[in-house]
Amino acid sequence: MYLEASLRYRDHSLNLGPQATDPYPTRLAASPTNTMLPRLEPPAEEATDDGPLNAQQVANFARDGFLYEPDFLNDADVASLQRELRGLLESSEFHQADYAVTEPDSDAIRSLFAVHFLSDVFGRLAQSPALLARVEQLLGGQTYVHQSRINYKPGFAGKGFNWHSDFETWHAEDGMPGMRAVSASIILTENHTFNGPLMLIPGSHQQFLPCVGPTPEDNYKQSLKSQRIGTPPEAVLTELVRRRGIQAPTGRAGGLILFDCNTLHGSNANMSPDPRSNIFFVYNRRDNACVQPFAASRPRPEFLAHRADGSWSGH
Ligand code: 6CS
Ligand code: FE
Repeated sequence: MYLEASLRYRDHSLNLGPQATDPYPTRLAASPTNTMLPRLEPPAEEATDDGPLNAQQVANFARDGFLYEPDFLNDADVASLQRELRGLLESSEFHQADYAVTEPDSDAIRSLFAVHFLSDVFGRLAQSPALLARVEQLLGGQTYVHQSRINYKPGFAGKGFNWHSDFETWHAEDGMPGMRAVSASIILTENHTFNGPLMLIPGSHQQFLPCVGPTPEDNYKQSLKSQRIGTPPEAVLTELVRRRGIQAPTGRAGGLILFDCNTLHGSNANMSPDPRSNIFFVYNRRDNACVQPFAASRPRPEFLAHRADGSWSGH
């Protein structure tokens, strides 16, 4: 239903009625009357009960918008991933590429995208049965990798990420129709209180927060360094934090945080000598493949929004 409406909405040649308006309007010219809009795809609505997550875990994900498994990978697997992490970071091959994003005030690598293409080890991890079984259980259907990245957040130099919903950006700038995507963040270096762990607002995935400010041309060249457009109003953030607070899962390398595409999250700068490096795979349901951007003049590069057919011409 929704995809058909969104396709009709994008094809302005059709005589579209009012029913084809975008249910997730954002990048508005002025503050909206309704600061919280209903979510059309209830979280884990189509979750199945034949996957690795038990009923309580699925219920917790639906309630909170995220789920933390502290011991998802064993020490041997972690050591292998950490070797690959160092290899990628030390390889000068990528440093001038558009998919390698530096910190706003230094040449330190902030994020490396498309890592499931750059590394066979991370490519196999993205397709691991353990990860796929979890996300496809939660989403209730087959998926493809919409985006992958390593956020390195080096000691002292790693800056933070402002509060945001990933779906708000992926809808506005990549054309993701509905909230049918889940991010899997695997902790590659210990996440502790002082090195900028991922922070999430429980329950914030339940409504869509329209953001004010039109999307600038090539916004990603700025937003991936420090996001300003597509961040919710502080009054709304305050209300959601007042309801259910903030949580920041911390723990050893090998932990897994699954979070819904619309769960508000962010992180502080790294104030410690210890890197906070996490790898993220974004799994989008195949029947939710991106169409045209809903609030941008043209789609972003493929390293930010891969095609459902698993190809990538960028490397
Ligand atoms: O724009 C994006 O796709 C990226 N930006 C953020 C802050 N999180 C999701 C994603 O990596
Ligand atoms: Fe994000």
